[in-house]
Amino acid sequence: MQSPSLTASNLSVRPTDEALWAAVGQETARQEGQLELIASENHTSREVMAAMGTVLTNKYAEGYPGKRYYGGCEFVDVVEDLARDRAKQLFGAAQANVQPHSGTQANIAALMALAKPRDRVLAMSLDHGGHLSHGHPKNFSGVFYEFKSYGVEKDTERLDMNRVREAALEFKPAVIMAGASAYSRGIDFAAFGAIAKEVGAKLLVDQAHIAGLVAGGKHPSPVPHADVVTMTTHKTLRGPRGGLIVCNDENVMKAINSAVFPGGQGGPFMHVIAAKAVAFREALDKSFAVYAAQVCANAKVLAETLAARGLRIVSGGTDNHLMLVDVTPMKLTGKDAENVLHSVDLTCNKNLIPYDQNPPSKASGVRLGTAAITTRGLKEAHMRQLGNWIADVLAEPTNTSVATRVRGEVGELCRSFPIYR
Ligand code: DSN
Repeated sequence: MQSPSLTASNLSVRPTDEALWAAVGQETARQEGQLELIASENHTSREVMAAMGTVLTNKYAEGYPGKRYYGGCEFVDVVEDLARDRAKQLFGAAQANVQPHSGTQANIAALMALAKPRDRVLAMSLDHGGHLSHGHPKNFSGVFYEFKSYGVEKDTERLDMNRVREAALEFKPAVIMAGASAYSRGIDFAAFGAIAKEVGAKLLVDQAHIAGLVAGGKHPSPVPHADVVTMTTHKTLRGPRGGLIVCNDENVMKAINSAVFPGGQGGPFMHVIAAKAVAFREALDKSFAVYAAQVCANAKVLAETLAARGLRIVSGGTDNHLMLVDVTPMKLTGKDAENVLHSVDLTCNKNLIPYDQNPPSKASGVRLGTAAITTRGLKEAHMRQLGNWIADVLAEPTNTSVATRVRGEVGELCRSFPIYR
């Protein structure tokens, strides 16, 4: 047998595919030279990336550890067991499935396990911060289930759990989904759990955005309240691109396992599962709680700085890693703001704000997140700088000397805080 240290990731490779590696080089330079404010992105460790570049990518392993449909799975079984055990420990759950290729595929499996096609599902409206896989008519969820949505209140721009309860009592869903992709406030999973019990529904929590904050102790865990918890592993959790499902009930996990394979997927990506195992180990380290706390502290200061400069923060602030910034006080659309910020090497995405008057292709806001910039080492003082840069360019979007100055200062900060030292 080869030395265990001899893996594809540490064999030296002489690249032959010039066009491909040129693009990878350019993307590396882009990430190093820009501040990544997309709330769903992060920068993984080198070890996470190394795990994805191993010979595990060569292996078919349909099934689960100890029960595979292919021979030669004895070592990938070890990898998947490590990933599952660490996921359970990290989220305090009795059961885990680490095979979903993405958050949406985790949600497909969870809905298949909890409901029958055409059953009713109550979930947060996409326009108010939900997610495509929570009932968009063109997504599998909206195609195969009957969805109704709840949203935030017009005055507070927050969820009101009494209104969610009223919607659940009226709609009588088989499943209630909680979780969001553009909601900056804490989510009361205990209240969701109580409502689900009262109306006889299952509770499915999609904690994709906040998984790292839950792991790091900065957001209460949904695990004690939900029948099933899905998530992605690449956002605040800072692992490889992929999905994860945890729950406490063995029978529910049996249904999930068969909904993942053969229900919605074939062979698991063993190289990605290895990288998930690495990320879970990193998140179990006490340094990850420090990271999660800094992510939230940075978001708060960034939101306060932007508000002080005349931008409107939806709901008045943030409790997590992200904020929605209403850019209409600057007489801009979200699309304009995204483009202006991109021109000074600040990467973000336009986003609908609740009760938006603009269509999604324009939107009235941008969504900003601090997970990636915190990974590269930025702290509160940098957030004040960043907030002022954002306000400077949005206040004068056509002023080229402002843009040149800000782009130069952003570049300097990026060089002082390299991602991969
Ligand atoms: N696309 C992700 C996000 O940006 O929030 C959700 O899947």
